[in-house]
Amino acid sequence: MENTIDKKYINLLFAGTSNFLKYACVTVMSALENLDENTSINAYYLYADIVEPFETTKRDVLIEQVLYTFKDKDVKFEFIDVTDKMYLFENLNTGMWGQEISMTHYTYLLAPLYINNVDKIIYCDCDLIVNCNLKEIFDIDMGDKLITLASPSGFEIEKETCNSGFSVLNLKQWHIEDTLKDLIQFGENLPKSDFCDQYLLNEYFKKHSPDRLILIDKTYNLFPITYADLNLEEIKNLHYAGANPKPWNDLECAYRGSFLWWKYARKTAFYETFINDYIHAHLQMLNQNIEFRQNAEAQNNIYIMHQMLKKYDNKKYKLSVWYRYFVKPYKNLLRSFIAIKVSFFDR
Ligand SMILES: [Mn+2]
Repeated sequence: MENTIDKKYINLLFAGTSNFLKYACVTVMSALENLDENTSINAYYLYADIVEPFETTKRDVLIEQVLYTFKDKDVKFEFIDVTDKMYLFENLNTGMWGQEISMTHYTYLLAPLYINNVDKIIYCDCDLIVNCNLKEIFDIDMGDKLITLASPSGFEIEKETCNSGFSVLNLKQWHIEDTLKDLIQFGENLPKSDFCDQYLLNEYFKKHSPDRLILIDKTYNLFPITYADLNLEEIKNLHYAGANPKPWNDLECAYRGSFLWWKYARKTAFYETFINDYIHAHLQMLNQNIEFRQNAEAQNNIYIMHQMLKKYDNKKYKLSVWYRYFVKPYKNLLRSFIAIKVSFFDR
């Protein structure tokens, strides 16, 4: 018998360099697993590789892996090259990361220029895991409001700052009013700030046009280690930003919520890639340590420090040096290999 229930779709927006596609894939998996069975996802990934060039063939492999991950799951994915319009952000705040990386932070704001057939879309950072049914927030009536932001969480440099890693954009209204143009003009006159798109959205929507903003519950965008007083189930979206180490760098899941990220990562075609990346990063660390040990000047500094510390607690100090330079890198590598072995049984 035919399924009489119409399938519904929510729209998700991601953006960044091509290299971050694999992380967006994990976020989509988390969103999908928390939806009801009659709802699926249209995902859009806007990419611009202005920080460093990315080989087309390499990108095609990533795209293939994303599509493979969702091939039986009714998720649609569009990959859109937005490099041509990145110049629009040239005169906005460049922050502490330098021109290109800073400009990349604004990439998702190009959505209204490239996505025309969609009224509403949820933007998610690629370092966020969905832990709720997103249909609820997708279905809210936005009227003529332009955006939702989760009420104060964020980096808390200022208590009232909304983090920009999760928002619902009323694209239909952005099209009607050409909001992006207003936003960029407004941004070009802002004083210097390190927080690129986040500063812009807060200044524009929270201070300049608060009547166009819907503030939603802070649990839609929370840093798991900052909110230890909340149960994980109470956090609708876990955002591994700020002081939260990126879960892909935390294979041992020592930090809060990392295991949830790995739970979804394991279900994508990138699982081995993530473990390989982790091993690679640790091998690099190991090499740096070897180089460091062969560097005479660095050795001399260590010797001086060593002589100084000898007076205090020689044994403890020696042990800590040994641990840091000889034991820890090997321990972490061993852990990675164990993880790979486990992954074979897991699948
Ligand atoms: Mn983030």
